[in-house]
Amino acid sequence: MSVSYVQYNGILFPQMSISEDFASVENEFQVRDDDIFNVTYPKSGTTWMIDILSLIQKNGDPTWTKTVPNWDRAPWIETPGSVEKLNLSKQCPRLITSHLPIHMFMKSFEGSKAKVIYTIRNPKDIAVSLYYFAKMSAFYREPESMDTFIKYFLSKDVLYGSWFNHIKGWLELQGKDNFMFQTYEDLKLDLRGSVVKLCKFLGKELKDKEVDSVVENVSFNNMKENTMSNFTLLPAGYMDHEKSPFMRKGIVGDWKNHFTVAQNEYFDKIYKMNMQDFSVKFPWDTNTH
Ligand code: PPS
Repeated sequence: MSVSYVQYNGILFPQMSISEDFASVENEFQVRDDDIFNVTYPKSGTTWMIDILSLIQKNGDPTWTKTVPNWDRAPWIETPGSVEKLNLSKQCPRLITSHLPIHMFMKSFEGSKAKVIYTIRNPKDIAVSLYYFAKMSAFYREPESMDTFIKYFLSKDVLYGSWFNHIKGWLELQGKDNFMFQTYEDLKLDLRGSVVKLCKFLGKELKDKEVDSVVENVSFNNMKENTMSNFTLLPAGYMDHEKSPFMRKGIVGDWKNHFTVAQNEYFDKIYKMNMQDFSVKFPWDTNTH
């Protein structure tokens, strides 16, 4: 089956997961001051953060995460139908997900007090996760091999644009009161500590037992079993979990099981070229991640 991509503002998107009237998303959607945005480059921990934020909003009560699919709890704003869904939403605050690069984000976000949590992951692990996602989902063209996929991932033709531009653009908001960045690696290293920091950022005071419940319900195994989080409720045409489950491994450093020495050297070369003048350092820059 042929998979179509479309281009907006020089960035390619899967046609199936971008609103046909994208200009109105960008220009007309009204951001509210109490909105909470979960922003990521694909495969960085988006769905993990949806469940963390959902549970924090409900003080650790898992009823919502166990009865409502993640795309209804925190719709991806750029996907077809999300604007209508969010405009009708009585939820307060609204949780809104997005993979958009900052230059394509809604105009009404500027100057608002809406909060953004931007989750970042080692791009080598993103490339591996995305490789399997491209095989199992109808949004991406089937990758030929890991070798060609790594080159594609590091090229300008990659869906949602370059990882380097995405993270650099969003991290320009660092220092603003309504912006927080979180790494996938820190979620893995200290989930409880990360949840406590997120609560503080969101102005939510949870009791110890409520934080424990958030942590328990967002463990990889619990989310893998939860049909509201693992995408098995999507119609079969969208994802084929027989090829690869959406909740695949959920680990740090899986790239080491996939990259050859030459692929790793190539990745490092491009990474260095793009990041040498960038002052923010990540867990994978300083240790064996
Ligand atoms: S998407 O399609 O962009 O929304 O995907 P995204 O949710 O950003 O990324 C999917 C990867 O996140 C992993 N994941 C988790 N890891 C650890 N713990 C929990 N709870 C968790 N939930 C999702 C998921 O397994 C994908 O990573 P890989 O490396 O493929 O396993």
